Amino acid sequence: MAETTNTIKHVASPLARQTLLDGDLVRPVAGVRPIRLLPWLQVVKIGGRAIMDRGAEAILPIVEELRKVLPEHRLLILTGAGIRARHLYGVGLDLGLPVGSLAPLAASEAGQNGHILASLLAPEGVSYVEHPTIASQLAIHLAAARAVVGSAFPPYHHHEFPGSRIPVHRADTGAFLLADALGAAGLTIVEDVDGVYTTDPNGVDGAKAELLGETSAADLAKQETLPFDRALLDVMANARHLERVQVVNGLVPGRITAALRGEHVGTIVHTGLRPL
Ligand code: GWN
Ligand code: ATP
Repeated sequence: MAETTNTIKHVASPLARQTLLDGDLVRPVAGVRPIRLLPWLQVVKIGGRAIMDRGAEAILPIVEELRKVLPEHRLLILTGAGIRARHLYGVGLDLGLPVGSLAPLAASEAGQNGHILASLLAPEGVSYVEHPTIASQLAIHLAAARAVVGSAFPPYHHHEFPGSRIPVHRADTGAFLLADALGAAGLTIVEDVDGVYTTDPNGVDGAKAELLGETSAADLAKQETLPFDRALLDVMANARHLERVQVVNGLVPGRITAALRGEHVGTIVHTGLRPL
């Protein structure tokens, strides 16, 4: 009896007797590439400000386009936060709220936009799924429907990094983290511009802006302005599955469809993924 107890106590694990802080010791166990959980999944991030804030004029053609691609792809559609989050940041910062309080408040707008999009796609069997459902029941939902909609904002809440007063991990970062963690086939970021330019095409130097057909997260790190969260560059540098993302203009009919088919219709941004 005593011997059995002893055997149970000695749980075999290659990491049992060592610190997790020494990279050299951990690497033989943790250095392998993770499996792809949903290798057939296409993730599409819809801009909050760039698309959803424009209302019916921008949203309805995209709903129609997404509806038409459903027979071809299984989609996780993730929405960003727009004008209401910006108003929230303004009021919250004025009141001195910490970044960890602002993050979930802004995130809730991303969720609202998701609910709006899901309502319009409901006739196709598409529903809004909550963060906990994305975390643990996405496969069953995507077995029942061709697509689901969720919030692109990552649920950092009070865990948001304190470096900036505005949350650094917003919708673009959240969409990439999820797509990469799931081992998805691709991530398409839907904006209101044709892709990533050398400078903001709507900014003061807009006339000088040149569209980049193909670039990398490392090269974009040198650029002052971006059409997505800067934190996305750091996350892309450490990608485990996604070798690239494509940034496309959702206001031009057909671009999302083409991107999902693997065509080059926007800016392809290469991540830092290297073979292990
Ligand atoms: O509320 O629209 O999920 O999917 O970051 O947390 O602030 O929550 O704090 O499952 O857990 O507002 O209530 O809200 O957008 O995030 O959700 O309707 O705990 O389905 O309850 O991780 O949706 O919401 O805002 O995404 O991004 O109840 Mo909402 Mo968001 Mo719903 Mo979700 Mo947060 Mo939950 Mo959550 Mo909170
Ligand atoms: P969210 O979902 O977080 O609301 P979004 O996807 O709606 O974000 P914006 O934050 O509005 O996107 O970013 C898109 C805008 O970024 C473009 O309309 C453009 O004016 C601006 N922008 C800034 N720098 C660049 C750049 N280098 N290339 C392209 N667009 C840029």
